[in-house]
Amino acid sequence: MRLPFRPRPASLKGVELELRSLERRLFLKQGLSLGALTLLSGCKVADDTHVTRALETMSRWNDRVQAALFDPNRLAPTYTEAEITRPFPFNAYYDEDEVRNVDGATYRLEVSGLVDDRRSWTVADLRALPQEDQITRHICVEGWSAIGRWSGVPFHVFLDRIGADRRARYVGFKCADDYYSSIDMATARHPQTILALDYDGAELPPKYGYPMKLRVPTKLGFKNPKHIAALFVTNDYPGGYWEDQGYNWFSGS
Ligand SMILES: Nc1nc2c(c(=O)[nH]1)N[C@H]1C(S)=C(S)[C@@H](COP(=O)(O)O)O[C@H]1N2
Ligand SMILES: [Mo]
Repeated sequence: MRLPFRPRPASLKGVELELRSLERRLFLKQGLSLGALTLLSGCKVADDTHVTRALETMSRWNDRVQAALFDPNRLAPTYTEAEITRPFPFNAYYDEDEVRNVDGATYRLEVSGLVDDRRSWTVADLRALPQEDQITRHICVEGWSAIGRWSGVPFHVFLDRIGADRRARYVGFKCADDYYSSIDMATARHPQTILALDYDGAELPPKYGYPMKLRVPTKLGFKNPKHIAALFVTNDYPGGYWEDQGYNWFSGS
């Protein structure tokens, strides 16, 4: 696990205790140490349901450690205009010729869950909110990273407008292409998390998620849903397209 943020001592203690108790439980139940589990994760034995379940437990534990270490005020690095990667890569679970063409004129962002105001939003409504511009690095688990420039509504501003419950655990997203994902509330409220409407000074093109994507520079690329059609605030774990196939849910970058 890479730790991009300096751990806060107060939470580190809790993390150590949690690690020890998890290790003890795994050892008693499966006769496995965490070290053995880590080795097993790379090989076929991982198909065995017990090991798979143990690894899932470890991934969920990893979520909790990452959440504990996440510093809501620590900013992801930003870059200069000259450092932007051109052309910026396209990626999705399908090829570029299958990119969804969302109609901006009829588009409505649906809002539901633990919020005061469930009315839906047009692109113009979103553009009328304060906008923020940033140049940050996008890191994909497939092994590439690229620097890009996105602008849009700071997500904490949007969450306050809809009266989202700050104590809720998750914000979930459903996309126009059936992709879905979810993030923790602390990351949702992070100052650099934005509902991006523009890429490099112009309207987001379809391939980058028209009419709106979530840009989260503190998380891996797959936690940046494009073409968001609906979002909801909830305490029930919403999972995600890649998350439900075994990718670690928190996935900080
Ligand atoms: N709706 C939707 N969002 C998505 C994906 C997708 O397939 N569909 N792929 C994710 C992954 S794995 C990556 S790396 C980024 C790619 O974004 P880009 O095309 O702007 O580079 O989008 C993320 N968001
Ligand atoms: Mo990705």
